[in-house]
Amino acid sequence: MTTENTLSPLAGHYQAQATAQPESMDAFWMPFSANRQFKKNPRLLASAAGMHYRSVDGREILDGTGGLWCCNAGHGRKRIVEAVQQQIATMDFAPTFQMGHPLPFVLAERLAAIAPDPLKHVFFTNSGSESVDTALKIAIAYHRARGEGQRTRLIGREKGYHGVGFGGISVGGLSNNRKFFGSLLPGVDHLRHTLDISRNAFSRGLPKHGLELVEDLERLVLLHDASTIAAVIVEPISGSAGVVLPPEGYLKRLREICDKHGILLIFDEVITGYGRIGKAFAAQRFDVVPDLIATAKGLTNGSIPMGAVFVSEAIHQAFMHGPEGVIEIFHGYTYSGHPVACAAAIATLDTYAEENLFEKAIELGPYWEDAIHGLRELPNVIDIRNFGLIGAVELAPREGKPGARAYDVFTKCFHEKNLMVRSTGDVIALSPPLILEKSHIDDIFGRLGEAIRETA
Ligand code: PXG
Repeated sequence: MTTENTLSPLAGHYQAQATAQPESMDAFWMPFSANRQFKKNPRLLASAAGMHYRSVDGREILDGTGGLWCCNAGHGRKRIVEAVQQQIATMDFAPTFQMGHPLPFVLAERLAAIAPDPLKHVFFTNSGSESVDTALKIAIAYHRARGEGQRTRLIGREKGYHGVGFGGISVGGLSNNRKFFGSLLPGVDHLRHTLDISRNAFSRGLPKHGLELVEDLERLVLLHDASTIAAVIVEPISGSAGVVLPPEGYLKRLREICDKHGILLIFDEVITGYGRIGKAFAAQRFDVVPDLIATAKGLTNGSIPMGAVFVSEAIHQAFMHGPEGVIEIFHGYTYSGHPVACAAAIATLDTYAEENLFEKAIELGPYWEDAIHGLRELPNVIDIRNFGLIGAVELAPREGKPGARAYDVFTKCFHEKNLMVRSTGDVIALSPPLILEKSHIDDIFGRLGEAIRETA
């Protein structure tokens, strides 16, 4: 079923609203944005198809970011559109608390089939932030369920981004996301981050230096004692902090130390999940299996909000005790397993499989790497980092104005080069849809190179 031939005048009215400059921009308090600056010179997108957005002023904009690390299969994919249309018309909502409907069961089996063993159980959420907080809560409750209720401490990492819930900002390591919001969760500590430009600048792929930083976990164990630590959470590759890669061997060693001390390992794969680095999950690409994986974004190709937490057999089993009539975990969201989101996710997985998109980052990785490192000699470029179909170009900050240079490159790309990139601090980050071709890679770095050259 498509709505194209059934569109009523009312639908036309809604569509017109969605593609025109709004009359007033006052009421919407935009997230993570400089609201007053944006509203003076807005960047508004009206439609999207394949590798491109179209702006409200009618320009075709090449998407170097997959929306916001979301649209791994590109935009406007027919299967997903039709699955959503069909499902919303068939059943818009049904609860999953002591009730159910078929789709979350179907989707969870599909997800279990692509997840690494033994992560074969799935808890649904609506966002990356909720997936992170869910994983942290499951970790603490797991230890309690098996009689180690004193294991409550959570270990994150500097520069980590784990969304914006109180759990996520507590284990997160970006000071702007933490400092305005009070005392956060107690009992949290952090590993040092692994960004070391002085030793690793312009590494191709994983950096060679910095493996020793993983031993921070042994130090925290000495300080707090393993018996108090529930879990360690890291992004296999940090995105929001400006793309920070794990030194070679880091994640394997992290797994070993966690095992030695009975600490759970959580991978936050909200950006690395669903093919970004050449396998379904970073866990598979790096051959390191955590106990829990938090995901969102690419799960539905960004189309409908949804997250999923993958849980190991052992953790799941620890909850499946006691009388059968007892609720095993007092946690969940009204929209956990929402029918429309499930339909979108199932169609997304079909699209990924049909087009072998999880392999694209391996296939195109070397071309991507050569292309991004071609920017090395441009003015103010102090580092370039890449892995899979992720890239980052770090610029020297302007004196006294951190972030200003990359922001100027970002706005120049959008307004003058018809290219969407992402700036964070003085880093330009890239995460294109996995459907891209070599010609798009040439375009992305051709246009970005011009913008960097033209930005003093
Ligand atoms: N974990 C990770 C690793 C993320 O990257 C979240 C959790 C939170 O997801 P939600 O769906 O609650 O936003 C994210 C989100 C950027 C950028 O510029 C990245 C995210 C969000 C906004 C900007 O890289 N990732």
